[in-house]
Amino acid sequence: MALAMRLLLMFLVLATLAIAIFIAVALSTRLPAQEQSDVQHRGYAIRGKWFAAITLFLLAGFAATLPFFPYPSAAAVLKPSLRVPVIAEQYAFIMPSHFPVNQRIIFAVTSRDVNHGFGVYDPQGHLIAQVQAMPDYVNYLEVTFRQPGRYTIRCLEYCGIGHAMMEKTITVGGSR
Ligand SMILES: [Cu+2]
Repeated sequence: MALAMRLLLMFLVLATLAIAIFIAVALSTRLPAQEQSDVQHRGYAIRGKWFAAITLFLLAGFAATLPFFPYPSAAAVLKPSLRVPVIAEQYAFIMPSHFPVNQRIIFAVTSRDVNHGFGVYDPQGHLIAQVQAMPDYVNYLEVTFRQPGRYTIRCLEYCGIGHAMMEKTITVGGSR
């Protein structure tokens, strides 16, 4: 079944269930009227139990789903970030060629001559981050490499006759 159909079906089931619960609650309140003070104590006791039950349910749900939160692993966040200077020049990147996996890296990017680009491509060839490399100016680019492998740095700013060849391969993770 297509995802859209499954979502629609799930919505219809949940909506029907919610409406049924509303109707059940509405019907259950159709009792003969009672003097408030007679039922007040009982009502407060029921309310207290419901409050405790719902609080426990929500806390349990929160605890059970905590590992699935889309935040990076705590270990990666707690590691100090690595500051890496990058100098671009016609037609090369002067920078280290090996990086750790799952550590915040802050590239401090500048240029020795003209404007260049600093584009980071993952092992599948997708551009994951980029910044300008400018003379007399430092641009900062934060990258956390999530998977080990060979990444490629490419210049993304036409900088002269050798621009198309201006790239550097870096490795992430594994041994040096
Ligand atoms: Cu270039």
